[in-house]
Amino acid sequence: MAHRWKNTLKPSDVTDETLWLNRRHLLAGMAGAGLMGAAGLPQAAQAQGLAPNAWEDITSYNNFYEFGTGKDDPAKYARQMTISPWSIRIDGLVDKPGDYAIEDILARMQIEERIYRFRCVEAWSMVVPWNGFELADLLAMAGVQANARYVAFETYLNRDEMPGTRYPVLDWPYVEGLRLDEAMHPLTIMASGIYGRDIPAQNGAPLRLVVPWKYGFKSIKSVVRITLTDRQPPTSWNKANPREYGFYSNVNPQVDHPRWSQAQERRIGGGLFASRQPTLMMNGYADEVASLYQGMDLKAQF
Ligand SMILES: Nc1nc2c(c(=O)[nH]1)N[C@H]1C(S)=C(S)[C@@H](COP(=O)(O)O)O[C@H]1N2
Ligand SMILES: [Mo]
Repeated sequence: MAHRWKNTLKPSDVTDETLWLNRRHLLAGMAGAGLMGAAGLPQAAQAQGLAPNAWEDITSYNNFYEFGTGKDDPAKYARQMTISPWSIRIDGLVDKPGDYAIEDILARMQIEERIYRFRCVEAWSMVVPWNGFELADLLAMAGVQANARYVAFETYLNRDEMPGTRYPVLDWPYVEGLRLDEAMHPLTIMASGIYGRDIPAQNGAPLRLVVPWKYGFKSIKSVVRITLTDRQPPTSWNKANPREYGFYSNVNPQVDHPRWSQAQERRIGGGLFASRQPTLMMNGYADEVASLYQGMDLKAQF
């Protein structure tokens, strides 16, 4: 099950100390309730000086285009989304296809904290303390068949609740995809919480994908369907602009976006005078995931 991966985050200079201290109390209170993994990731992260972004940053500066393209639109409008009842259809090349109620999924998965760097293709970044479980465990529950090679994801769509879907910015519903080995990697999680609280609507309630070595748009929100397939699935940003957004979209400081450099990033919450920081290969997770792309030309298959 979980804990196949150990946190190895490096120091960051951005923090919100009040929140961090409050959070330590919050997490201490939850430890007995089984919300914390046995690996003790928060303590490990503290020892290494990692500072997550403030709750305020993480929940007020968002991309969730179904609610509009402004960074503050999701925080304003996503509360309109009906997140209960919620079920996820898991289908395609699985032994046990069906509609899985979110409560049943969460009851069967081991929730742990993962403090991950998060890097948007727009060249801003955060550090987010997610609560979630490994996607591999959910896929194992459904039983992946031998001929499956890719995983396709789809976001909830309700045009009455989602004002941004009136505009053809993207072809709705939002869809994403991973190769099966990427989906099964222990770094790949489904997040149901942030800072030990339920994940807010604007961040993709009640369950969203998090793939920390890829640009943020791969981390699809408010997932309602997961399909195992033998073909590379279409993905929203690739469909909208294939020249600018590839299927893989691994964070890579050496492969620039056609319209801007990816060599550096702006850490949200760093303040007005914060300098940009260098972007790390695969967002700092290359030791864990580079082997997945051995022999690939990362400039051609971006
Ligand atoms: N359904 C859906 N998922 C989405 C998006 C979106 O517009 N719709 N935006 C993506 C982009 S571009 C980013 S950077 C992240 C932002 O996640 P956050 O708001 O939790 O930081 O969500 C990704 N997932
Ligand atoms: Mo993004």
